[in-house]
Amino acid sequence: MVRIAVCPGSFDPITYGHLDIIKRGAKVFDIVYVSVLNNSAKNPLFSLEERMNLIKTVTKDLPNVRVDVHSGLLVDYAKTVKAHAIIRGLRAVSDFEYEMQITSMNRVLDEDIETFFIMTNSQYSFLSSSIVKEVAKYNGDISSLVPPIVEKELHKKFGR
Ligand code: COD
Repeated sequence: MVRIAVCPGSFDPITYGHLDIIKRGAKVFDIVYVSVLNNSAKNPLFSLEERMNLIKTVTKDLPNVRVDVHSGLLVDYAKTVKAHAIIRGLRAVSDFEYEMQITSMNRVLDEDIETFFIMTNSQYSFLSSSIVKEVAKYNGDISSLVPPIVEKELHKKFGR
């Protein structure tokens, strides 16, 4: 059996924290689909297409990682790629309530899909796309937080 997982997120933009989860997931599953989806609670800086292209660039050396976008429900996307699992990252206790809510909702929508949590590497436990955007906006140093191509695109977005 081929073990297929979806690693979903807003990825606005992808950070080293996301990349760490993707790489570790790719060691456990045969194929990992990184899927860029809309989180209706967030107002994205990058378009779905821009986010997908950045992820494609920074994961190009991971042979079992595929990158995609989807504008509907996560469980519907998972069915189309025949995934049995969802990979999510956990940074802190504060992530738990939200993750429990979406995991339970996804299970109501599709009882066959299982969610797996990968705990963050402690060096990225504070890291989020929002924090990166905030620092980039005021021209702070984000080189240790995101890959160079993402750093460049963020500076462009903020007019530099
Ligand atoms: N270390 C480890 N993990 C991290 C880090 C870090 N520093 N930063 C982020 N992560 C993890 C997050 O915990 C998450 O698991 C993943 O990386 C992606 O994070 P984000 O913030 O980019 O993505 P989210 O949380 O906004 O993604 C939410 C979805 C887009 C997946 C969700 O809204 C969704 O499924 N939308 C589609 C519609 C749907 O199906 N909704 C029903 C579910 S209720």
